[in-house]
Amino acid sequence: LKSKKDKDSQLKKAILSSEITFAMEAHDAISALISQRAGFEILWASGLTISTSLGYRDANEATWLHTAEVVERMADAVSTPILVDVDSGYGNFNNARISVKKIFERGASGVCIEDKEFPKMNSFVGNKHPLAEINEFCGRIKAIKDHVPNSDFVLVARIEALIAGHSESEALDRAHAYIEAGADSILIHSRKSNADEILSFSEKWDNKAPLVIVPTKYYNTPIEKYRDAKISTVIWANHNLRASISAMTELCNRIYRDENIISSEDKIATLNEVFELLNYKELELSESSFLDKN
Ligand code: SPV
Ligand code: MG
Repeated sequence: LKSKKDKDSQLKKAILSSEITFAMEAHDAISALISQRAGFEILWASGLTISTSLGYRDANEATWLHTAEVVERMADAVSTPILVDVDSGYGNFNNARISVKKIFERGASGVCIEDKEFPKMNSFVGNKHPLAEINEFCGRIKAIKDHVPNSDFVLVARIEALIAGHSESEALDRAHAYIEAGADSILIHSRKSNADEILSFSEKWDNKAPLVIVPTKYYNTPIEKYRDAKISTVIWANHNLRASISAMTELCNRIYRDENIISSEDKIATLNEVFELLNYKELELSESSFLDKN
């Protein structure tokens, strides 16, 4: 497994590069391992999917310690660096700096913090998304950077202005202020079904700092458009969770109906695959080195 330091600098390089990188959502160690095995260079520890998998709504019902626990299990399992969704920082500048420092220490290589009030609501739910005041949010960014002085630590500042129905110029003003305050990168979020407002923002932003996007709703846009726009990072934000919901639903319905597991056996991972993912072989080898056989 890679050292924390190597993971941190790998994430920093990927985020700062104008060559496009794809980040895959993970919400536990097994989804992190599967994403890594597929080849992804960044994992997105999603607030939506981590809270959902714990039975909480994406409205700050889970606490930052829940996030820290899950991120630690993920980070211990993989060599792939993790960008952690820390919502709006769990409160004011003080809550933000304390929680982010711990989450970084427990395995995150970077965090993404959004400019909303606490408690936040998922960006695709309802129309109540009050934004933080610009200066106050800059204070959260500065406090985090001051508290986590590590030069490889990545801070992505996420702009919710378009989600909250504000103008593009409001979004651009915020992006400038957040970079000035010390953010390394800007995530511009949208819930439109096409990428027009994202591409327009990106053109006006003109690469002042690397851009991160989350095309959950505008998934039809060809990736070439983002390459041309020099988007740094694309996050597939919730797809492992949604895939597991579909797969488990289908399986449960079939087994319940059939009252047997015969027709399910060839549709699910073998136990050997489970043992391979968790590297049981290593334990066997270690036993031959370390276990007293007398
Ligand atoms: C998440 O995955 O938790 C995100 C992205 O923050 S979104 O659900 O689009 O807000
Ligand atoms: Mg989130």
